[in-house]
Amino acid sequence: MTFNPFLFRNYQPRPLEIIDTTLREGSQSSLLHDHYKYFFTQEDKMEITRALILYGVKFIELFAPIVSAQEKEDWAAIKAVRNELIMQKGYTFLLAHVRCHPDDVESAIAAGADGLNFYIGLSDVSRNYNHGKDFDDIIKRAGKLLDEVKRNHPDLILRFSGEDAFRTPEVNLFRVYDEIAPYVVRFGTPDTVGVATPAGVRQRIEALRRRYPHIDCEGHFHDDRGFALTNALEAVNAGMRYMNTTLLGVGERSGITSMTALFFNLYIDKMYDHLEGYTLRASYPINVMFASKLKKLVPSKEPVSLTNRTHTAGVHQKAVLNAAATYEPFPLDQFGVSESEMLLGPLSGWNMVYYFLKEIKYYNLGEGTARKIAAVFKERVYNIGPNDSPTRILVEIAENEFGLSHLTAPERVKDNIVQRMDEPSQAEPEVPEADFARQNAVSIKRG
Ligand code: HCA
Ligand code: CU
Repeated sequence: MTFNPFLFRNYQPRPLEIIDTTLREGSQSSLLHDHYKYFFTQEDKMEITRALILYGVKFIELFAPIVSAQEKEDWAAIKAVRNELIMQKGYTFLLAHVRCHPDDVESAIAAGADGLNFYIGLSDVSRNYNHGKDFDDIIKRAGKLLDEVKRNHPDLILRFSGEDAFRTPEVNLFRVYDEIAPYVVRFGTPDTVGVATPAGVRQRIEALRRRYPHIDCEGHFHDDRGFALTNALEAVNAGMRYMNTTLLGVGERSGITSMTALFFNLYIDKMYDHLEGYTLRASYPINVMFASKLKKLVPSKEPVSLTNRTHTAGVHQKAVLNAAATYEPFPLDQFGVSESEMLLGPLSGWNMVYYFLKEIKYYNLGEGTARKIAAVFKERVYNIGPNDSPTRILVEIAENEFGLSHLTAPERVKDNIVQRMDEPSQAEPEVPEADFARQNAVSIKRG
């Protein structure tokens, strides 16, 4: 038998495997609705997939293709992106989120899914008000379906999740999981409504690992209490290998764990083995790319953001210019929070160009101009010389060909700052004028 490197059984999992669900859980985010966008376009999905794969993510969860004709088409486009990157980055597994229903399963297999993430609610509320099935019924249906799938498609990666696992008593969870265990390689334990605490998470994972030592655990933590990150960290510490995350933590209601927030914290906690295979320097660029899809800035609550480098109080500004460590405790450079890591290139969409020029370089421009500049930039950057940089080319086009100028702060505000920073007997720090104008706030950004 020849060795097939695209099979999961031939894959050696890393200490932490991110299962990105930006295109599934993240699509359920109300942020899309806030911007009258409602869904990601196929182009968005392809760009997000490409970025995730380049970042080092090996598992990407998508909706089952059955949810719509569009989703089915998008599967093909996403698969094409995955295939294009195999030579460069190895194989990435595409997983379909499926109900315990043969139609979902069939559609996923037909689309070429590498794995199926089965789910069904097991808590009392879920059983009584969501699907109305009792435990015997669930076990019978799910068991039969999984048994069939496993026999007919032995190479598919099968996972089973009891939705709302943290409002499901352990005894009920085990009753179902015991029956499903022969068929799956992973059990999910989703905190669907964000009720879990770190202590509860640890207890649950330890119980699962004791009872099912040969089955991996997968975490999925919602942020209703603001615990999504803490719970994920606790889970990783308790030995959970697979973690669901999204870019910027978007998802239903207040979302789930943000991928870059998790990596940032594992780095700070010196859990370096868990960072294996991920391009941490692409963290901020991937956040920027994704924020631009949502038509927003990287939120200030995201640890890997420029906001963590933005100092508003005069005293802070001065201290930071003397020694960054005063108010910048962590190595954000390692996570690409600097303009040199913006990874501009021929594949950058116009929104990346817009974000870079407006938010990083403080130029005064609108979306229309950004689109035009992006078109010129795309052509020009293909002929880039060895000693040139995409950033320089873009800035040159913006200034010389489109006459862009910087945003400036009102004189009144500038004076205030200078007064505060301009203490006698200290060398006066040089702060470019443009740095004072970030949405009328007074701030310095380093980078
Ligand atoms: C959903 C619920 C889910 C599923 C998670 C999982 C949750 O939107 O279908 O399949 O493990 O939070 O329980 O996202
Ligand atoms: Cu969820």
